[in-house]
Amino acid sequence: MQRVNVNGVELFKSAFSLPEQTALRDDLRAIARAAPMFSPVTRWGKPMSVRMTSAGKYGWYSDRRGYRYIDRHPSGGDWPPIPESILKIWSDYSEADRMPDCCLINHYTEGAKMGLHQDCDEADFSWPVVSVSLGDEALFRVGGSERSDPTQSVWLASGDVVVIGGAARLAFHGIDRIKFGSSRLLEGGGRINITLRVVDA
Ligand code: MD3
Ligand code: FE
Repeated sequence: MQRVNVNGVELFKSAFSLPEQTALRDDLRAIARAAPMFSPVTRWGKPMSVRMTSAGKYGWYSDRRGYRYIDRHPSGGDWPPIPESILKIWSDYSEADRMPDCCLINHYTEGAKMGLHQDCDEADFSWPVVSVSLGDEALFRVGGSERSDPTQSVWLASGDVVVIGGAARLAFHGIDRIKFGSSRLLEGGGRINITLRVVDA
């Protein structure tokens, strides 16, 4: 495993073997069966190109009223629990002494991207965020705490872990594009990213 620092964000390349990635993929598939993926609508009324669902106490949601965490799937059902396999990743990488409230699952198909943004819908930015990438490679961009700060770009591959803490927690970041079809982990191609977050104070 190779460790790289990108503007204060810690990237662990190839943290997971192919069998481990396959098992995680299957755990995420089970979550998406219980809590189907949907396309959140931005506050400007435009559906995002990334499809999402969540597990845990809260799921991330957006519509014309804004970005927020909600305690039920938009269809009304409970969010499924975060699987043990994923809680173990948090324990192994976060160095935090509490468990996450949300496992957000982002699904990128051909052409999907995520514009430069800050993650600031959580109550306490002193908790880190831990992310795992699966499937197709993605061009990840990370800057500083001001939108105008210079950015660095790096490709995220299947099995990579990103840990965001300290000053980098409020860094602007986004996904410029994916290399569609670069991995065979997901049937039909595409990319899945999970982010583990503490939401409550
Ligand atoms: C850097 N997801 O869901 S994960 C998001 O690949 C999100 O789907 C991206 O940004 C994705 O909000 C990037 C890595 C990540 C997550 C949170 C961060 C990087 C971050 C917070 C601050 C700085
Ligand atoms: Fe983000």
